[in-house]
Amino acid sequence: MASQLVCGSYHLSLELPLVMGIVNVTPNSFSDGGRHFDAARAVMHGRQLVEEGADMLDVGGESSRPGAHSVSTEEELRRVLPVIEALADCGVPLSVDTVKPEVMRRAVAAGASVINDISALRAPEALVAAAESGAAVCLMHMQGEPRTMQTAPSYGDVVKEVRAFLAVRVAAVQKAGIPGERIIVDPGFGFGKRLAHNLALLRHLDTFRGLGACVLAGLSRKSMLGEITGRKVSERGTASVAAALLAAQNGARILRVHDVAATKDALAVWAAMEG
Ligand code: PT1
Repeated sequence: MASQLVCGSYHLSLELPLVMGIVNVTPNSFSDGGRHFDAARAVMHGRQLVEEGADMLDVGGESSRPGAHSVSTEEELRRVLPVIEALADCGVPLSVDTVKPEVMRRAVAAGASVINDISALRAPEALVAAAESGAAVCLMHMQGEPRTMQTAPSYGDVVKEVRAFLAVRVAAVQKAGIPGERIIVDPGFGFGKRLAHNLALLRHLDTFRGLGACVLAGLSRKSMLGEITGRKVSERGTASVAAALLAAQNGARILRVHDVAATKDALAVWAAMEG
């Protein structure tokens, strides 16, 4: 694994785990303020997460929760571009959470320096778009697609299969000209996986460090934590912090979370113990 992550003009040390704060830009059905209101709310939220200590922000305009439907390129651009433009000066690198090459290109032009793709740049043109952009990339494993991925997840050896998939994608990305210090890998917790699969991946997270890229873990508020604790999404904060800490202990160097302040505190305790 590289000792730093290079994204845009930022060189982030990977000695301690980094916290990536989640900024969702999806329409709020409970307000009638419209697009500008939704964008302004997302920008305020992003600035709040930077104040809480986020090392980077992940801006996404298309939900990938189980059962979610995809949105058009035009709609996704309308959602994320104003937010990325407004947050470009926020002091930390911006990631764009998208599977669409056009959104990747436009987001990087607007100020994003990480492309976070839950389909690991498998869309036609995505590899070229990412390589030409100069951004860092996050390659995530997913079985199926969000709308149907939790219908019948199935593996022989989940850890081996996810590792083999990521190794192939890392090789493809390197062949396209993206160096190891710009590559992040992610086993994709909750993406076409049952609880036992997710727990095996968490337990063996350190095996992904051998891929020549840094490891990202996204466990925040996910249904696996609901299955373990019996709690609904709004009550999964404590379980999320515990899961993030375990991921860090097992080798994750980027933690994708909603609750930045709490996660930073937990990591500070761990870092103090490590000395
Ligand atoms: C993730 C991730 C992501 N997760 C990366 N990007 C989401 N790199 C969006 C559930 O089981 O882990 N890594 N972008 C959110 N997706 C989900 C998936 C949300 C599953 C919830 C669940 O509840």
